[in-house]
Amino acid sequence: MFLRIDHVGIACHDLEEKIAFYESTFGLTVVSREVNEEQGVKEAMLHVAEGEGGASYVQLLEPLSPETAVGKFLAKRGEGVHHIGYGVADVTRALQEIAGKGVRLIDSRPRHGSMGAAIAFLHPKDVGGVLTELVEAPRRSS
Ligand code: CMX
Ligand code: CO
Repeated sequence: MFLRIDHVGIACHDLEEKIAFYESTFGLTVVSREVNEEQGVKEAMLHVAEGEGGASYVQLLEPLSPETAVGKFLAKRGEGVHHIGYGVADVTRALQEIAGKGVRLIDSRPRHGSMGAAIAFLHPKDVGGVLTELVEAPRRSS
């Protein structure tokens, strides 16, 4: 079902500071910066590698307010790994298949994610404590 690890989402207090750290320490490059009001985040995607199934990234996340998903996570657990995003070919189909196995969905239909992707989250309580995101990258226009 999964094509690759699309990204690892990392919660932080100060996006610009963490971008500078990842650039200077690991030599990663920012390929996209967005504010996603629906998800309550200001975020950046840093390119890690190209694989057969597509690219993989680190997604740095700063909450837009303390009441958001990432804001609550930071208050409870502090900075660190927040979620894993897996690449899928068809997020709607993957959601149906996963729901059929009894895993609770946070999103029953796809939402807008970084760089034009369609995304949906699965509940961490049904995935062994791991917040899990499905990511369908947009089709490349030719
Ligand atoms: N990973 C693992 N467990 C998590 C978690 C995370 N990132 N965030 C919350 N939880 C756990 C909490 O620890 C808590 O467990 P306990 O009851 O054992 O303490 C439980 O889930 C409920 O947490 P909460 O603080 O009460 O928060 P909510 O239930 O309000 O929200 C969740 C939790 C997962 C439903 C919410 O964070 C969510 O909807 N997330 C999906 C959207 C999102 O994270 N968007 C930001 C990223 C956007 C992007 O990637 O593009
Ligand atoms: Co993500």
